[in-house]
Amino acid sequence: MATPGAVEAKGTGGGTDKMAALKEIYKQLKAEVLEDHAAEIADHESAIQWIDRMVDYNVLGGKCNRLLSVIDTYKILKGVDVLSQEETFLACTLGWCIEWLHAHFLVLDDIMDNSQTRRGQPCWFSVPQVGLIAINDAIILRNHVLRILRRHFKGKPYYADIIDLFNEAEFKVVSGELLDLIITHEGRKDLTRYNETIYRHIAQYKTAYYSFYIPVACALLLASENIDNFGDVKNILIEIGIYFQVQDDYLDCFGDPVFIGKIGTDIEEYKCSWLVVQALKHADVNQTSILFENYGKSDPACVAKVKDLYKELNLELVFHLQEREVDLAR
Ligand code: DMA
Ligand code: MG
Ligand code: MG
Ligand code: MG
Repeated sequence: MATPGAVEAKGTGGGTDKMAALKEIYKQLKAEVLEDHAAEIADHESAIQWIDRMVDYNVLGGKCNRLLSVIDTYKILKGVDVLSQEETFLACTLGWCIEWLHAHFLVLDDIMDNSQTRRGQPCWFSVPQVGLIAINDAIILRNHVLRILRRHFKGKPYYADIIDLFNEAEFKVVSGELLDLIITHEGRKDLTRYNETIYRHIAQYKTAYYSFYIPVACALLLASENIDNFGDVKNILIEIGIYFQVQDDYLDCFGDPVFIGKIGTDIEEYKCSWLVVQALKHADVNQTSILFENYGKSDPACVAKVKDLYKELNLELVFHLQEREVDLAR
């Protein structure tokens, strides 16, 4: 299975022609939201330029997994290799809405995680002159999703369901991000609270639901299906999403920043990462005390000790065995 983030820094997956076509739809959607802004603040050309640059900076440059998933799922549901122009446009538009929502989450996540780079460039909040304006920018990105949906889907029988789906996705992610963040609180730092059950909760809420279920649910709605009839599909996608987060955590520590486009901060930030949960599970008393002493500290010497311990515990092998297990179970 391909590792997540593997092409994050290198741009989108899929064929060049396909991506060029998707990019054309992106340009149209961006032009339309910029028109909406211009209708309100046309006199402020610099603000429109800011939004233009901010959207390109944050929505583009990823793998576009979520977007591609909407299109591929819709094709499978319809049983065709090629969608009509209208179907392609609607599927791509929903796909881009998920990419936009993803950008909204990433801008905020990078601030909260003290991250430095994303997709091979500085995180948006650390770009000179941006700083905490990034918070408002993230809210703007979320608003764009609603405007795109209104412009292209209002009047469709499934419009309300789509809005509901995006609202539900946001609710799930903010709940997951909250768990992810407060478990690291100073004063509550206690590794004994980290275990596989909590890990799965966090991963399911912050990542799996919006990254894996929402794209497929969008395709189901496009195909006029009732998504309530697809509970098993949802459960499987959530499992895949949790596994995706396991990969993300693994790469945070062992991935090459040039390749994954970001520098990991999970050890420094005391995250309930898959690696620390596994380390706690496999460590002896001495190793456990090394973890307790060094985890969650920004001192590079402490980070190095944690990484050395992960290597000593052979977590790379544990990861690859689990990866194989998931592959075989598919
Ligand atoms: C990602 O968790 C969750 C959201 C909602 C973006 P993370 O902080 O591990 O992601 P990343 O490693 O990409 O910063
Ligand atoms: Mg993060
Ligand atoms: Mg995070
Ligand atoms: Mg991560």
